[in-house]
Amino acid sequence: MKLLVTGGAGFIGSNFVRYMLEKHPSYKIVNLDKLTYAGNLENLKDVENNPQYTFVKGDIADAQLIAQLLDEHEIDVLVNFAAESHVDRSITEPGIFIQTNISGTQVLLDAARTKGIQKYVQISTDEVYGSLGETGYFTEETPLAPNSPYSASKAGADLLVLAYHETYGMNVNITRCSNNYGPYHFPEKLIPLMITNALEGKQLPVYGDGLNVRDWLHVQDHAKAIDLVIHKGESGEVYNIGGHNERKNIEIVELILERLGKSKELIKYVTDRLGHDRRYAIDPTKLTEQLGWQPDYTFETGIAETIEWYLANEAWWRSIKSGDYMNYYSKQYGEP
Ligand code: NAD
Ligand code: TDX
Repeated sequence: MKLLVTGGAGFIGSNFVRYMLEKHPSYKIVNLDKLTYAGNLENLKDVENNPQYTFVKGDIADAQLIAQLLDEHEIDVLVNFAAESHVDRSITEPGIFIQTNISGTQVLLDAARTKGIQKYVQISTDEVYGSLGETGYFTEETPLAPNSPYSASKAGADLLVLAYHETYGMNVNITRCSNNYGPYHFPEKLIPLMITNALEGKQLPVYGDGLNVRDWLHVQDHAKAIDLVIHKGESGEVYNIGGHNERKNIEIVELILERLGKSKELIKYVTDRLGHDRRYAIDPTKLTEQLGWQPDYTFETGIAETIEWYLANEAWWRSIKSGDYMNYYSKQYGEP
């Protein structure tokens, strides 16, 4: 099989590329990535010389380039991870989210349709369903009700994918996963931000009352689910991905501090995120029953391994946390 993976230099994409090269050594993988602030070739340093792997720098919204790649590499399946992915950045700068997440997806869909590739897989998110109250779960039938510019852009992309299936009969799947964590996670997101700030002895900024709930899944288990969807997903179907691991943000922050032997005094409650979704929780029954997926990680083993990874890869995160990141950080949190 020949795969075009877009956004493969980011957090989940790079873990997915590594997973697929190991799991399916005969597959060829082309990784197209624009290398925005979130894209980092260091994430795939260990596979860069693998003859089955090719990296191409470029934009998913570049129709000519996409058409050329599909032809040149005789692509069978396109898996689209490329996106602007950070909710806080979408609140301050929504424009690029519309451009990449919606227009970019449409360009990919059009190229996939014109070239008649076998399958298109859109990597989406549980955030398209909006926010839950204290109880209940997101199923694939939950109506879309996105609340942030980020989630609205992802929902828009999902609707385009489904429209291309209905209109042109394209073989598509959409996956909607809960919050991922694991190695190579960019330190603007909760878990890597808290680990690295604690290691630097900086304050840990917790939004609002810290009681918002996220449903955490190890990135490797996400990759495993996408692999199943590529091979076994039914045309036109959406699959939710999640491992029933709901945690309040403050519990995560306290757990990280405890594991690192750092004081809770580093916690700083800060102004809440605008439009902050209260709770996400995924019902993965369709994926477990129809495709036979089960996660390998428990949160306890996954978070312990992740903390170890950040301890062992200080050079990786320290180089990200310098330069442009410092401007972002002081704008977002009002301190250096
Ligand atoms: P990320 O921000 O770490 O990586 C995004 C990648 O896309 C980067 O390498 C970036 O350079 C690339 N990119 C951005 N714009 C591009 C463009 N126009 N053309 C080509 N490449 C471009 O994001 P992530 O956390 O790895 O998320 C990957 C995908 O998974 C996204 O679509 C996101 O919506 C989805 N998702 C993320 C999570 C999560 O918890 N992180 C959960 C569910 C779904
Ligand atoms: O400094 C912080 N303080 C804080 O309290 C940050 C960065 C976050 N938070 C809170 C906000 C959320 O309730 O932690 C929770 C998780 O925040 P993020 O890591 O920004 O993730 P979230 O907004 O839940 O979105 C993530 O999961 C779904 C990904 O970034 C999305 O790409 C994915 O679609």
